Amino acid sequence: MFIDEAEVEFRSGRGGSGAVSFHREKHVPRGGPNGADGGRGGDVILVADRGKRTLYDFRLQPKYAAEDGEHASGNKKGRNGRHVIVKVPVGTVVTDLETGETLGDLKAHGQRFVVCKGGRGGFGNLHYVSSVRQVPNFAEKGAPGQRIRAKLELKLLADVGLIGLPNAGKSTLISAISAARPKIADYPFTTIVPNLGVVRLDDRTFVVADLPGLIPGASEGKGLGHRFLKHAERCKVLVHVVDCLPMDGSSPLENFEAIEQELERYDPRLHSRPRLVAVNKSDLLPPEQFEEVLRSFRERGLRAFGISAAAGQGLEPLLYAMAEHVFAETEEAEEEATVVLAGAGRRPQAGWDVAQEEDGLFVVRGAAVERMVAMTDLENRDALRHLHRRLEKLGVIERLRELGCSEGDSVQIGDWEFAFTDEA
Ligand SMILES: Nc1nc2c(ncn2[C@@H]2O[C@H](COP(=O)(O)OP(=O)(O)OP(=O)(O)O)[C@@H](O)[C@H]2O)c(=O)[nH]1
Ligand SMILES: [Mg+2]
Repeated sequence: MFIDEAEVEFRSGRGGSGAVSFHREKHVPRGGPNGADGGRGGDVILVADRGKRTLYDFRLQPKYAAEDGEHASGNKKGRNGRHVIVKVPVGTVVTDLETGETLGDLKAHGQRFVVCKGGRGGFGNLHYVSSVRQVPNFAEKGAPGQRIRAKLELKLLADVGLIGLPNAGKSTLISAISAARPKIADYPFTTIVPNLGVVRLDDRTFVVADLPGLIPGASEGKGLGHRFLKHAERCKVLVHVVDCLPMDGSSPLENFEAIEQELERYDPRLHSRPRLVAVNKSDLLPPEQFEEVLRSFRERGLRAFGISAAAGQGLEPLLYAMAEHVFAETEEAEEEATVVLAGAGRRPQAGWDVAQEEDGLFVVRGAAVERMVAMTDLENRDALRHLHRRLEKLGVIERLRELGCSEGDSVQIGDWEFAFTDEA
């Protein structure tokens, strides 16, 4: 089944905790600290794979979680959590469901994208040795993993998109110019999912997408709606296929304009893409009458080609016109080539702020500060003292004081609530 949208949840692994440990040797009463670091959590990595054609699998399995890092044990470092590799079709766009931000766009086979980075392993006590603290008896907990709820959207990567009313002959055309063999029939909406075909012209190739038929009112959901038009968004040129002798006796030119209006309603940017018109089924009309239909398009300034997809006639000039657009060096094409990977390895925001809630509770908010707390062993006095010092350095303690927080007042950072105290 061809599925081009799915909602998924990705979770990277949490880092393992660092260890508190000391050298133990015979005859040495108390060795130095040697606690190792925890392993880092596994990442969730998306990889574009040309063997994948649809997002159907994500309907069956919408959750992916990477392994947590192992805790360190004594002076032995914790093992890193295994990454999770998730194969997606080429052309998959990843959007953060909460923020609407585009995180990644996987456009080429083999391209990788770290959608959730695993948490760093916590430092062992060895890390905390300093001139003033020679016997650190605390270690750091691992950093939490990330959780992202994402929308996956497949936007096919085709150079040319075939659009038009049902029955115009789009599927017949793609099967005449490529090896694609979609279903062809004399009733509307034969094609319900896009078909891709590779066209070979001289020594070059390009990809054509045969899209389901559009009808007036598609933007209000008539027919198959216009949802699948997203597969035309990445096309460099659209070929509007028109039936020169519609069975209902309607005018080819009026039909053309109605569908163009639908396109504009869907997305003006898509509508402004270069356009070619393929006036199809030339075999059905006497040559003079067909020429007249063709002329009616050309008089509008349109680049119209007369073809018979079924008889394989007039295809060559149309193919060369397609190639002209496909291989044209445009600024847009260059822009398209650069890949958006905003989400890779996102770090927690460094900013923070403090506010007093109505019930008197002081709340410190900020991803980096909350992470710091989450990585602290709150049961350990020395670890707490270390945290206090870091909060002091950041200016958090001073800000609390400014806001009137005094000895014994309740403060909350992340999941941690504590009584304020002025000294570490
Ligand atoms: N006489 C003639 N018939 C054609 C030609 N091209 C297509 N047809 C016929 O027109 C009908 C519709 O063709 P399709 O290729 O299925 O049309 P489509 O545009 O893909 O239609 P949908 O998938 O429903 O949107 C079929 O019966 C085809 O055999 C042509 O050049 N000449
Ligand atoms: Mg079709």
